Amino acid sequence: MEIIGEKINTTRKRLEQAVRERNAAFIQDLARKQAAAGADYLDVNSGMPLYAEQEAEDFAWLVPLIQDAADIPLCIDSAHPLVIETALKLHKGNAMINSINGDPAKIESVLPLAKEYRCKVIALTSSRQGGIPATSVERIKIAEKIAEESQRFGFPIENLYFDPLVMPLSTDHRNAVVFLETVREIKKSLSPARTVSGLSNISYGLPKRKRINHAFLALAIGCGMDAAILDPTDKEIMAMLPVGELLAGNDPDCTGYLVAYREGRLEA
Ligand code: THG
Repeated sequence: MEIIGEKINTTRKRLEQAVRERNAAFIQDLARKQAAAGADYLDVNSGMPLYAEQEAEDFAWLVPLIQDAADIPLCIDSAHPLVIETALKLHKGNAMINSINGDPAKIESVLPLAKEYRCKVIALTSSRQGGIPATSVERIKIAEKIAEESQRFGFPIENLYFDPLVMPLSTDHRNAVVFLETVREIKKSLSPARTVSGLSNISYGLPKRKRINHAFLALAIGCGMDAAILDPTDKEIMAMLPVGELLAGNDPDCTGYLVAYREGRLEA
């Protein structure tokens, strides 16, 4: 499983403050810690949806700063194609873009950039008019449309990471089931496209959220999820990864699990 570190995100108050104050040391420390803990990508979000110019300035500062501290690619988390382009121009190596969705205008502005800069792209199974559909069938229809469009643009389908979008169990007790069905079906019918998700939405509004997030991660791995946006410095959740791969039948001779044990990665 590929790990996208979630901590450089201005929805977190302390991080928002660090970006506004241009506190380089704080952000570089978070970058180093997440990379050392096993992140493959670092999500970078400075979301100020009403001020794209400010967001572009933030990314022009953040991208070189973070890549100086951690030698891994970034996951550029922005709603604005101009912000994404600003970030990609400064990025070393092959970035991930977070995200497109079924909106044709989004697809047309972002996929050519992604192709030019050889990026991976997270594609949400939502649309501009309909938001997030209630059923897996509707979400898969959007994924199929995005896969067709990427073919039309000559964008490699194995570089698409579909995010079926987790909704809280507290609003509908079947939200995890719908999500897991969508992952399974995308892996089956749109292979070699990949799947990705954040974890924390699933437990929104319930107590002991981490218990739910951890079990959800194991179930998602069982359905073939390829990547997750999470906190890699959380040892408990990182310990769940080798267990999930083992239970999902992805770990011949239990080698990965035993190596994780010997390296102390199963300890909390
Ligand atoms: N899919 C995609 N992108 C995403 C998400 C997703 N980006 C945003 C989000 N979901 C994943 N990122 C985060 C970043 C930070 C936190 C959670 C998810 C986080 N949450 C603390 C909490 O929930 O308690 C906030 C407290 C804090 O640390 O300040 O940290 O699903 N494509």
